[in-house]
Formats: sequence, C-alpha cells, structure tokens
Amino acid sequence: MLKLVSFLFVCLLLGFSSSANNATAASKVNCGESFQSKLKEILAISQSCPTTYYENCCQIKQLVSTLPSGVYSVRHIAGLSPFSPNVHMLARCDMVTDGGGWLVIQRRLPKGKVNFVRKWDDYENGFGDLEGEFWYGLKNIHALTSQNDVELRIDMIFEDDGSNLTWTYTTFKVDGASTKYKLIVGGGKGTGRDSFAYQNGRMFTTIDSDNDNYKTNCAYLMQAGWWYKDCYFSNLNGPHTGHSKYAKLIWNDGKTYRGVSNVEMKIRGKNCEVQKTCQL
Ligand SMILES: [Ca+2]
Repeated sequence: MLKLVSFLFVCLLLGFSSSANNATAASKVNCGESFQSKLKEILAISQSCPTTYYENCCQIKQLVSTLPSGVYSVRHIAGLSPFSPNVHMLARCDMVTDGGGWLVIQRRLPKGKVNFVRKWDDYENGFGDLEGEFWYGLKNIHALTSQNDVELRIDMIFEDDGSNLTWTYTTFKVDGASTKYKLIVGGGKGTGRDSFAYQNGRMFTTIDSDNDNYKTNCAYLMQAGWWYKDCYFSNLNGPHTGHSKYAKLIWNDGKTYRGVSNVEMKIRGKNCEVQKTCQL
C-alpha cells in the first residue's frame, strides 16, 4: 500500500513537472533547492510512470539547467527499439555543449567495442549502448527530424593529433523508409571541407542493402552503414581499426582522410531556447 501511495505521489509530481515542462512555463519553475533535489529524483525514476514523459532533451534542459549529460527518458517516438524498453524512449542528452539540450543520434568513443558493421534492420532500429557507442536508428532519426525543424551538430576528435573539429548544419532531415532514409542536409558551418554535406541527397546503404551510386556496395567496401554516394568523404560509422586506409572511421578535412577517435552527432530543435531558467 505504501509503495502504491509513493508511486502515485511520484506520478503526481511527474505530471506537474511535465505540465510545467514547456517553453512558456519554464520561467515559472520554482527553483528552490528542495524542488531541484526532488526533480532529480523524479527524473531518475521517470520510467516508472507510464503516462508521463519529457518531450526531448531541450525541455529537460529548460526545466533544470544544471543537469549533467547522460541518459534520460523522452517522448516515445517511433515504436519499439533497443532504446525504448517500455512506453518511454531513452535518449542520450548533451546538456553542456553550446548551451546543451542536444539529443545525441550517434556516438563513437576511442577503441569502442560496438560492432558497426550491421545489416539494414539494425541501422533502421538502432543499436549499441547509450552509455557508450551507439546508432540511434534511422526510424527514430526520421521521426525526430520530421516532427520538428532541427539543427545538427557533429563534434569530432582526430586520432593523429587529438585536435577537435565541429560542423554545424541549419538543415538536417532524414526522409522515411520509402526513400531509404534519404539525407537532406545543408547550411554547414565549420573548418575545411564539408565532408558530411557531400552525402546530401543520398539514400542509406548497408552491407545487405546497396542504394549507393558505386558499381559495388560502398557499405561492404567501407565496413559501415552510411549515406554513401560513390562512396564518401566521411565514414563516421566506420570501424576504429579498418582493414584498409579508407574502410574505417574517417573524415576528409579538405587535405586528406583523417582517422577519427571520438564522434557525437546531435540534434536540437531550432525553437529550443536554452537560457538558464534555474540555477542550483
Ligand atoms: Ca552500389
């Protein structure tokens, strides 16, 4: 009985925090210390309440600006996937970079152990570990980019000298299954060659679904799934250790192909305002 009462209490609080969880209500949030601490507790157990969710990483960031990057529950967007164990969707949120509120759709870490040489079904539904390396799934990325106008940010670290590179895009959409999840990307800003926009307009290709322009299958040649043309200037799902110079995790900076150790691809709604409404 006590368990039930506390469950209902938490759900009630969740309902409150959720209803307050939008851009207009964010400024009314009570920023008292006890509320903040209760909110953190609520976020941690939010999966217990089947009817409440946070829309996206931006809204969580707006609610409590000091929450760290990590895995949170967000709105259920595209049916069952490895990242939606129940009615909630799990997502990795970057709460720090450029004001935070980013939902991470792809992540690679140095010497990561997740196999990215996968077939169509895996790339469609998503795979990996949100605490480590993962691909969020074409279905999910399509849903997220068709519900809302988003910007895309790609942060990379190069293997050779540990330097950073960031590219941002004002247009990013992944079309639906009927077009093989065609990539629509534009408005790139960064340094050197825009090696992601080169793939603009291309369909997704995996080792078992060849939708690229090349005479054979680029995914098989380059050991990943990607929006290959004939074939690429970027291969961010490639293996850390490739069987050739090009069949690996790589980015062309305008001068040469460079191995990449870390990547995060992340999206944020253009209407996301991440001004700090609450401070602990
Ligand atoms: Ca081909």
